[in-house]
Amino acid sequence: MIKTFAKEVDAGLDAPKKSLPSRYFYDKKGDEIFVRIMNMPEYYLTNAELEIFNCQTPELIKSFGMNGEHFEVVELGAGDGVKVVKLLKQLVGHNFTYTPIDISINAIEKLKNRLLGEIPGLDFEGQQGEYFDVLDSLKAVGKKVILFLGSNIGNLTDSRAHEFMVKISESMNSHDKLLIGFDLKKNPAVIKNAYNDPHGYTRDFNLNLLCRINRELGGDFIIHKFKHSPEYNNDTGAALSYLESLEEQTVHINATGKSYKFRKGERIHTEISRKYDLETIHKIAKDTGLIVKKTFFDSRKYFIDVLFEKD
Ligand code: AVJ
Repeated sequence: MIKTFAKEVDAGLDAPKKSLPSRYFYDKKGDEIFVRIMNMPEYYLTNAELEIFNCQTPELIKSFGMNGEHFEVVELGAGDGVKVVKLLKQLVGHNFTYTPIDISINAIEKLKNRLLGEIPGLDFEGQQGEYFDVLDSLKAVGKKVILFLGSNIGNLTDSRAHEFMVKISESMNSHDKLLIGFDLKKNPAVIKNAYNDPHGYTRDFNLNLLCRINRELGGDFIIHKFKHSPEYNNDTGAALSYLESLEEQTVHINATGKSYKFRKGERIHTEISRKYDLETIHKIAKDTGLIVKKTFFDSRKYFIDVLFEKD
Protein backbone atom coordinates (compact mmCIF):
# COMPACT_ATOMS: atom_id res chain seq x y z
CA MET A 1 0.00 0.00 0.00
CA ILE A 2 2.74 2.47 1.06
CA LYS A 3 4.66 1.36 -2.01
CA THR A 4 1.82 2.16 -4.40
CA PHE A 5 1.36 5.50 -2.69
CA ALA A 6 5.06 6.36 -3.11
CA LYS A 7 5.02 5.24 -6.75
CA GLU A 8 1.98 7.30 -7.61
CA VAL A 9 3.32 10.35 -5.81
CA ASP A 10 6.61 10.05 -7.68
CA ALA A 11 4.88 9.64 -11.04
CA GLY A 12 2.68 12.66 -10.31
CA LEU A 13 5.42 15.00 -9.10
CA ASP A 14 7.99 13.96 -11.70
CA ALA A 15 5.72 14.80 -14.63
CA PRO A 16 5.95 18.09 -16.53
CA LYS A 17 2.38 18.83 -15.42
CA LYS A 18 2.35 17.82 -11.77
CA SER A 19 -0.60 15.98 -10.24
CA LEU A 20 -1.54 13.81 -7.26
CA PRO A 21 -4.45 11.32 -7.10
CA SER A 22 -7.45 12.60 -5.13
CA ARG A 23 -7.95 9.08 -3.76
CA TYR A 24 -5.24 9.84 -1.20
CA PHE A 25 -7.24 12.65 0.43
CA TYR A 26 -9.01 10.09 2.58
CA ASP A 27 -6.75 9.16 5.48
CA LYS A 28 -8.03 9.53 9.04
CA LYS A 29 -7.54 13.30 9.08
CA GLY A 30 -8.89 13.66 5.54
CA ASP A 31 -12.02 11.69 6.48
CA GLU A 32 -12.58 14.05 9.40
CA ILE A 33 -12.18 17.16 7.27
CA PHE A 34 -14.51 15.68 4.65
CA VAL A 35 -17.22 15.24 7.30
CA ARG A 36 -16.82 18.95 8.10
CA ILE A 37 -17.13 19.75 4.40
CA MET A 38 -20.31 17.70 4.08
CA ASN A 39 -21.83 19.48 7.06
CA MET A 40 -21.19 23.03 5.86
CA PRO A 41 -24.06 24.79 4.07
CA GLU A 42 -21.84 25.78 1.12
CA TYR A 43 -21.37 22.12 0.21
CA TYR A 44 -24.90 21.80 -1.22
CA LEU A 45 -24.30 18.33 -2.73
CA THR A 46 -24.94 16.36 0.46
CA ASN A 47 -28.19 18.07 1.34
CA ALA A 48 -29.47 17.98 -2.21
CA GLU A 49 -29.05 14.22 -2.52
CA LEU A 50 -30.30 13.67 1.01
CA GLU A 51 -33.48 15.58 0.07
CA ILE A 52 -33.99 13.16 -2.82
CA PHE A 53 -33.63 10.19 -0.47
CA ASN A 54 -35.87 11.80 2.15
CA CYS A 55 -38.68 12.70 -0.21
CA GLN A 56 -38.61 10.27 -3.13
CA THR A 57 -37.67 6.91 -1.67
CA PRO A 58 -41.03 5.24 -2.43
CA GLU A 59 -40.66 6.25 -6.11
CA LEU A 60 -37.04 5.13 -6.08
CA ILE A 61 -37.99 1.73 -4.76
CA LYS A 62 -40.84 1.40 -7.23
CA SER A 63 -38.41 2.11 -10.06
CA PHE A 64 -36.25 -0.85 -8.99
CA GLY A 65 -39.12 -3.03 -10.25
CA MET A 66 -38.55 -5.89 -7.82
CA ASN A 67 -41.09 -8.70 -7.80
CA GLY A 68 -40.37 -10.57 -4.61
CA GLU A 69 -37.29 -12.36 -5.92
CA HIS A 70 -34.11 -11.99 -3.88
CA PHE A 71 -31.85 -9.11 -4.98
CA GLU A 72 -28.64 -7.44 -3.90
CA VAL A 73 -28.20 -3.75 -3.23
CA VAL A 74 -24.54 -3.23 -4.16
CA GLU A 75 -23.13 0.11 -3.07
CA LEU A 76 -19.84 1.24 -4.63
CA GLY A 77 -17.97 3.30 -2.02
CA ALA A 78 -19.53 2.61 1.35
CA GLY A 79 -19.97 6.21 2.50
CA ASP A 80 -21.27 7.04 5.97
CA GLY A 81 -24.69 5.49 5.39
CA VAL A 82 -26.73 8.65 6.04
CA LYS A 83 -28.45 8.46 2.66
CA VAL A 84 -28.61 4.75 2.09
CA VAL A 85 -30.21 4.12 5.49
CA LYS A 86 -33.30 6.02 4.26
CA LEU A 87 -33.54 3.63 1.37
CA LEU A 88 -32.74 0.44 3.29
CA LYS A 89 -35.31 1.22 6.00
CA GLN A 90 -38.05 1.41 3.42
CA LEU A 91 -36.81 -1.76 1.76
CA VAL A 92 -37.41 -3.75 4.95
CA GLY A 93 -39.82 -6.54 4.07
CA HIS A 94 -38.23 -7.01 0.62
CA ASN A 95 -36.00 -10.01 0.09
CA PHE A 96 -32.57 -8.37 -0.27
CA THR A 97 -28.92 -8.29 0.81
CA TYR A 98 -27.02 -5.05 1.23
CA THR A 99 -23.44 -5.28 -0.13
CA PRO A 100 -21.31 -2.16 0.34
CA ILE A 101 -17.92 -2.21 -1.36
CA ASP A 102 -15.15 0.02 -0.11
CA ILE A 103 -11.37 0.20 -0.18
CA SER A 104 -11.37 0.82 3.57
CA ILE A 105 -12.30 -2.14 5.77
CA ASN A 106 -12.63 0.40 8.55
CA ALA A 107 -15.36 2.27 6.66
CA ILE A 108 -17.27 -0.99 6.11
CA GLU A 109 -17.08 -1.95 9.80
CA LYS A 110 -18.27 1.48 10.89
CA LEU A 111 -21.13 1.35 8.42
CA LYS A 112 -22.08 -2.13 9.56
CA ASN A 113 -22.37 -1.05 13.21
CA ARG A 114 -24.40 1.96 12.29
CA LEU A 115 -26.80 0.17 9.96
CA LEU A 116 -27.38 -2.87 12.15
CA GLY A 117 -28.13 -0.50 15.02
CA GLU A 118 -30.82 1.17 12.98
CA ILE A 119 -32.07 -1.80 10.97
CA PRO A 120 -31.90 -4.96 13.11
CA GLY A 121 -31.84 -8.09 10.99
CA LEU A 122 -30.44 -6.32 7.93
CA ASP A 123 -28.64 -8.86 5.73
CA PHE A 124 -25.26 -7.07 5.48
CA GLU A 125 -22.43 -8.48 3.33
CA GLY A 126 -19.60 -5.91 3.18
CA GLN A 127 -16.80 -6.45 0.70
CA GLN A 128 -13.38 -4.83 0.74
CA GLY A 129 -11.79 -3.79 -2.53
CA GLU A 130 -11.09 -1.06 -5.04
CA TYR A 131 -14.43 -0.75 -6.81
CA PHE A 132 -12.87 -0.69 -10.26
CA ASP A 133 -11.52 -4.20 -9.55
CA VAL A 134 -14.59 -5.56 -7.84
CA LEU A 135 -16.83 -4.86 -10.82
CA ASP A 136 -15.83 -8.08 -12.57
CA SER A 137 -17.09 -10.20 -9.69
CA LEU A 138 -20.49 -8.49 -9.95
CA LYS A 139 -21.35 -10.41 -13.10
CA ALA A 140 -22.01 -13.49 -11.02
CA VAL A 141 -24.47 -11.72 -8.71
CA GLY A 142 -28.08 -12.59 -9.47
CA LYS A 143 -30.55 -9.75 -9.50
CA LYS A 144 -29.07 -6.47 -8.33
CA VAL A 145 -29.37 -2.72 -7.87
CA ILE A 146 -26.00 -0.97 -8.02
CA LEU A 147 -25.66 2.34 -6.18
CA PHE A 148 -22.94 4.89 -6.93
CA LEU A 149 -24.01 7.95 -5.00
CA GLY A 150 -22.72 11.33 -3.86
CA SER A 151 -21.24 12.44 -7.19
CA ASN A 152 -18.28 10.15 -6.62
CA ILE A 153 -18.34 9.60 -10.38
CA GLY A 154 -17.32 13.27 -10.70
CA ASN A 155 -13.83 12.42 -9.43
CA LEU A 156 -13.18 10.43 -12.61
CA THR A 157 -11.98 12.00 -15.83
CA ASP A 158 -14.44 11.54 -18.70
CA SER A 159 -12.42 8.71 -20.23
CA ARG A 160 -12.05 6.94 -16.88
CA ALA A 161 -15.77 7.41 -16.20
CA HIS A 162 -16.51 5.88 -19.59
CA GLU A 163 -14.36 2.81 -18.83
CA PHE A 164 -16.01 2.51 -15.45
CA MET A 165 -19.53 2.71 -16.87
CA VAL A 166 -18.69 0.14 -19.56
CA LYS A 167 -17.53 -2.24 -16.83
CA ILE A 168 -20.67 -1.70 -14.78
CA SER A 169 -22.83 -2.11 -17.86
CA GLU A 170 -21.10 -5.41 -18.71
CA SER A 171 -21.79 -6.67 -15.20
CA MET A 172 -25.53 -6.00 -15.52
CA ASN A 173 -28.27 -8.32 -16.66
CA SER A 174 -31.50 -7.17 -18.27
CA HIS A 175 -33.45 -6.70 -15.04
CA ASP A 176 -30.64 -5.08 -13.05
CA LYS A 177 -30.67 -1.41 -12.18
CA LEU A 178 -27.98 1.20 -11.65
CA LEU A 179 -28.51 4.39 -9.62
CA ILE A 180 -25.89 7.12 -9.96
CA GLY A 181 -25.77 10.50 -8.21
CA PHE A 182 -24.47 13.30 -10.47
CA ASP A 183 -23.82 16.89 -9.47
CA LEU A 184 -25.34 19.23 -12.05
CA LYS A 185 -24.07 22.40 -13.70
CA LYS A 186 -25.53 25.47 -12.05
CA ASN A 187 -24.68 29.09 -11.25
CA PRO A 188 -20.85 28.93 -11.17
CA ALA A 189 -20.76 31.08 -8.02
CA VAL A 190 -22.57 28.33 -6.11
CA ILE A 191 -20.02 25.75 -7.25
CA LYS A 192 -17.02 27.97 -6.56
CA ASN A 193 -18.28 28.60 -3.05
CA ALA A 194 -18.62 24.85 -2.40
CA TYR A 195 -15.00 24.18 -3.41
CA ASN A 196 -13.47 27.33 -1.96
CA ASP A 197 -15.45 27.73 1.21
CA PRO A 198 -15.06 30.65 3.63
CA HIS A 199 -14.30 28.28 6.55
CA GLY A 200 -11.17 27.00 4.85
CA TYR A 201 -12.19 23.34 5.22
CA THR A 202 -11.68 22.56 1.53
CA ARG A 203 -8.28 24.30 1.67
CA ASP A 204 -7.29 22.10 4.65
CA PHE A 205 -8.65 19.02 2.85
CA ASN A 206 -6.50 19.73 -0.20
CA LEU A 207 -3.36 20.66 1.79
CA ASN A 208 -3.76 17.51 3.92
CA LEU A 209 -2.50 15.59 0.90
CA LEU A 210 0.91 17.22 1.40
CA CYS A 211 0.73 16.59 5.17
CA ARG A 212 -0.01 12.94 4.42
CA ILE A 213 3.03 12.68 2.13
CA ASN A 214 5.12 14.19 4.94
CA ARG A 215 3.70 11.76 7.51
CA GLU A 216 3.65 8.54 5.53
CA LEU A 217 6.40 8.99 2.97
CA GLY A 218 8.84 11.16 4.87
CA GLY A 219 8.32 14.28 2.76
CA ASP A 220 9.49 17.73 3.79
CA PHE A 221 6.74 19.87 2.28
CA ILE A 222 6.44 23.19 4.08
CA ILE A 223 2.69 23.40 4.00
CA HIS A 224 2.30 27.18 4.16
CA LYS A 225 4.41 27.50 1.04
CA PHE A 226 1.49 26.06 -0.96
CA LYS A 227 -1.92 27.55 -1.59
CA HIS A 228 -5.30 25.89 -2.28
CA SER A 229 -6.26 27.09 -5.74
CA PRO A 230 -9.55 25.78 -7.18
CA GLU A 231 -11.11 26.77 -10.51
CA TYR A 232 -14.35 26.02 -12.30
CA ASN A 233 -15.00 25.98 -16.03
CA ASN A 234 -18.73 26.08 -16.75
CA ASP A 235 -18.30 24.96 -20.37
CA THR A 236 -16.52 21.71 -19.57
CA GLY A 237 -18.21 21.35 -16.15
CA ALA A 238 -14.82 20.65 -14.58
CA ALA A 239 -14.24 21.90 -11.05
CA LEU A 240 -10.49 21.44 -10.62
CA SER A 241 -8.43 21.69 -7.45
CA TYR A 242 -4.77 22.64 -7.46
CA LEU A 243 -2.04 23.29 -4.93
CA GLU A 244 0.05 26.24 -6.05
CA SER A 245 3.67 26.72 -5.03
CA LEU A 246 4.03 30.20 -3.56
CA GLU A 247 7.76 30.36 -4.28
CA GLU A 248 10.52 28.52 -6.07
CA GLN A 249 11.37 25.55 -3.87
CA THR A 250 12.62 21.96 -3.72
CA VAL A 251 10.87 19.21 -1.78
CA HIS A 252 12.48 15.93 -0.80
CA ILE A 253 10.57 12.68 -0.17
CA ASN A 254 12.40 9.85 1.63
CA ALA A 255 10.19 7.04 0.33
CA THR A 256 10.93 7.91 -3.31
CA GLY A 257 14.51 8.95 -2.57
CA LYS A 258 14.04 11.97 -4.83
CA SER A 259 13.75 15.74 -4.77
CA TYR A 260 11.13 17.66 -6.71
CA LYS A 261 11.54 21.22 -7.95
CA PHE A 262 8.72 23.72 -7.99
CA ARG A 263 8.66 27.03 -9.81
CA LYS A 264 6.91 29.96 -8.23
CA GLY A 265 3.24 29.70 -9.29
CA GLU A 266 3.60 26.10 -10.49
CA ARG A 267 0.55 23.99 -9.66
CA ILE A 268 -0.12 20.40 -8.64
CA HIS A 269 -3.47 19.19 -9.97
CA THR A 270 -5.17 17.25 -7.16
CA GLU A 271 -8.83 16.70 -8.01
CA ILE A 272 -11.57 16.88 -10.61
CA SER A 273 -15.18 17.19 -9.46
CA ARG A 274 -17.11 16.99 -12.71
CA LYS A 275 -20.47 18.75 -13.06
CA TYR A 276 -22.88 17.30 -15.59
CA ASP A 277 -25.90 18.27 -17.66
CA LEU A 278 -28.70 16.00 -18.85
CA GLU A 279 -27.39 15.88 -22.39
CA THR A 280 -24.04 14.54 -21.17
CA ILE A 281 -25.74 11.97 -18.94
CA HIS A 282 -27.82 10.69 -21.87
CA LYS A 283 -24.71 10.51 -24.02
CA ILE A 284 -22.90 8.49 -21.34
CA ALA A 285 -25.82 6.05 -21.27
CA LYS A 286 -25.87 5.74 -25.06
CA ASP A 287 -22.10 5.19 -25.24
CA THR A 288 -22.13 2.44 -22.62
CA GLY A 289 -25.13 0.32 -23.58
CA LEU A 290 -27.50 1.76 -20.98
CA ILE A 291 -30.72 3.73 -21.03
CA VAL A 292 -31.94 6.41 -18.63
CA LYS A 293 -35.03 4.86 -17.05
CA LYS A 294 -35.96 7.55 -14.53
CA THR A 295 -34.53 10.76 -13.04
CA PHE A 296 -34.85 12.13 -9.52
CA PHE A 297 -34.01 15.80 -8.89
CA ASP A 298 -33.84 17.78 -5.66
CA SER A 299 -36.17 20.80 -5.52
CA ARG A 300 -33.48 23.26 -6.68
CA LYS A 301 -32.31 20.95 -9.48
CA TYR A 302 -28.76 21.14 -8.15
CA PHE A 303 -28.32 17.37 -8.16
CA ILE A 304 -29.74 14.33 -9.88
CA ASP A 305 -29.98 10.62 -9.13
CA VAL A 306 -30.37 8.74 -12.40
CA LEU A 307 -31.73 5.22 -12.70
CA PHE A 308 -30.14 3.31 -15.60
CA GLU A 309 -31.08 -0.01 -17.16
CA LYS A 310 -29.46 -2.21 -19.79
CA ASP A 311 -30.44 -1.12 -23.28
C1 AVJ B 1 -16.70 12.98 -2.35
C2 AVJ B 1 -15.85 13.17 -4.54
C3 AVJ B 1 -18.08 13.80 -4.10
O1 AVJ B 1 -15.81 15.98 -5.43
O2 AVJ B 1 -17.40 16.98 -4.39
C4 AVJ B 1 -15.42 17.77 -1.60
C5 AVJ B 1 -14.99 15.42 -2.63
N1 AVJ B 1 -13.62 17.55 -2.75
N2 AVJ B 1 -14.78 18.94 -1.61
C6 AVJ B 1 -16.51 16.13 -4.44
C7 AVJ B 1 -14.69 16.87 -2.33
C8 AVJ B 1 -13.67 18.81 -2.28
C9 AVJ B 1 -16.33 15.22 -3.24
N3 AVJ B 1 -16.71 13.80 -3.55
